[in-house]
Formats: sequence, structure tokens, C-alpha cells
Amino acid sequence: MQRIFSGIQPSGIPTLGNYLGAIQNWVGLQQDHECIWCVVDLHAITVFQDPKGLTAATREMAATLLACGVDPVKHVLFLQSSVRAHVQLAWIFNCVARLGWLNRMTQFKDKAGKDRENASAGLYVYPNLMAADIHAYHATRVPVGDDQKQHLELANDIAQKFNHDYGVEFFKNIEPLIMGPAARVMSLRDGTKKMSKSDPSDQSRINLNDDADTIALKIRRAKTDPEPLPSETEGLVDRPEARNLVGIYAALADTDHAGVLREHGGKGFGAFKQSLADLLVEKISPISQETTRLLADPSALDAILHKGSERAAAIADPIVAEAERLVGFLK
Ligand code: AQP
Repeated sequence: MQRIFSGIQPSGIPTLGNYLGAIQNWVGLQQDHECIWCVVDLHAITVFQDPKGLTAATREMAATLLACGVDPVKHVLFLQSSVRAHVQLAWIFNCVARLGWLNRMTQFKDKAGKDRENASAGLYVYPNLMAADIHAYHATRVPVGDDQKQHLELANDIAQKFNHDYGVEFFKNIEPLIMGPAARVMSLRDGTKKMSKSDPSDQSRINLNDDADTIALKIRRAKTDPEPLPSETEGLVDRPEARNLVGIYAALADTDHAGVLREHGGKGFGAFKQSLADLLVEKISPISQETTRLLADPSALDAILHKGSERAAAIADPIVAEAERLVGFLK
């Protein structure tokens, strides 16, 4: 059975983008894979997080994952900062990865923005930690949104260089699993920008804890263009906002762009947005209700995460100890 690893940052309330680009796929993959799911709090602090807010967001993220159907018994759900192997391997990878490789990472450029000099060193080496997250488990498949593909290519470059430098076949090749018509969900305010939980505008995204009225309002206000929906997918070219809403609908209704346009092509956005809001409420309300129920008992939630961290460490510790031995550390 293939081992899967994936992580999500507790850097805010999880969004529809996280759900359609990652979490929904995680749940499906649990059927026939061995899965390790991680709340990556070490990654979250590459951008400053208020400590109390981080603690709350970490529990909220774990509860949301459980509410979406992540199974902490058959699979593993844990916190990254609780398993030391991640930072131990990340340091080795900091020494393997080349500056030229990191300089090409578009996410760093996007997140650091114009004030690059003021970005944290952690944000710059984020892809090395992500490579360590995966290789510490010898995972070979990683479900991610389209935005993370470049980081996985870097994780493979790091593995190859490590294997080459130390003359071993130790770290494995990773295959990204990028799935579904909404592999990249875009902002509701700008169809060329990714929907993000840390976007300063709450109107840019659907949060998985938004209530029905908030969802309907955000969708009504979502940016669109004046044309009705086309009947063919070619008609979505150069219409990023229309394409985004159709992609979201397709992912929620388990169809593709063409399927949505067969049903809704020719309609104005008023009618389409109403159908989309109804579908979103139908999918998201049960998740937010279950999340609220789980958050009411923080000790039970913490116990699930603690157990998960023990099981994760039992897999990662021997792999990372072997990597340290290969490097030449006296063990
Ligand atoms: N808009 C998106 N569309 C599709 N997939 C997405 N993912 C994130 N945004 C979208 C996928 O969600 C997983 C977890 O992401 P993350 O929290 O680790 O980091 P991120 O990609 O940086 O997500 P955000 O929401 O944009 O967080 P912030 O605002 O903190 O940077 C990944 O698999 C990602 O592909």
C-alpha cells in the first residue's frame, strides 16, 4: 500500500480552497492508502502568528479535518511541532538544497511580496521543511493543490541530491496527486489570485465555519462579469471569475466544467449564484456544525492529536535516525 503524507497550516480558518484542493481529496484517499495527515504549525509561524490565536487555530484546524472525515484511528492525524524528526531532517535538507533552487520558488515571491528583505528566513526555507515532512515518512504520494506542485519538485531534487551526495538510494521519489476541477480555487474578489485563509479580505473566501447567510452574501458579492454563462467550456477562457465559480460548482457537484455549463449555460449570474450558494450551504453546514461540536471538548481533541503524534514519531524517528547516520553523525 502506498504511503501518503499531506499537511495544512493552522494559519487561519480553513477555506473552501483548502477543502476542494486538499481536504476533500484526503478523505477519498483514505479508502486505499496508508495516510499521514499533519497540522503544520511549524510552517504557520513562517509568518508571525499571535500565540493564543495559533493555539486556537490549531485546534480549529484539527476539528475541521475530523469534521470533514479525516480518520485518526485507521490513519494518523498529528501536530508537526510534536514530532521532532521534522526539524532534525529539515536542518539536513537546509544543507542539501541550493540557494538557486529556493530562489525560484514562486510561493516565496508571492508571500514575501515587495518587502523581501523583511521576510523571515523560515519563509525562505519553508520548502526544505516541507520536503522533510514528506521524506521523514518515506511517503511517495502527496495530495496537494496545484499551487504546491513546485515545492514537490524541489522535494524530489533534494532527495536526489541527498542520495547522490551520500551514495545511497534512501529517499524516495514523490508523486504529487493534484485532483479535481477545483485544484486551484481563486479569490472571490479577484479571479487571478488564489483563495487564501490569510487574505486580509474575508470577502475573498468562503471559510468552512461561515454560516448560511454569510455564504449567500459572499457569493452574491463575488466579482463576475456582465456576460451570461457560456454553454461551452471555451467560453470561460479570459473570464477568470466565471471560470472560478463554475469550477467551484463542478467540484461540489462532483462533475466537470462542461457538466455545469450543460445545466447552467446561458443563465445570468444572479440565478447561477443562487444555485451555487445553495450547494455550498448544503456541503459546508454539516462540516461547521460538527467542528463546533468537537471544539466544545478540547481535551478529547488534544488526546486524539497526542496519540497521533506518538504514532507519527514511531514511523519518522527511525527513518530520520538513519538519515543522520548516513550523513555521518555519531549515533
Ligand atoms: N485556493 C486553493 N485552491 C486549491 N487548493 C488550495 N490549497 C490552499 N489554497 C488552495 C491547498 O490546501 C492545502 C493546505 O494548504 P496550506 O494551509 O498548507 O497552505 P497554503 O497553500 O498557503 O494555503 P492558504 O489557505 O493560502 O494558507 P495561507 O493563507 O496561510 O498561506 C495545500 O495542499 C494547498 O495546495
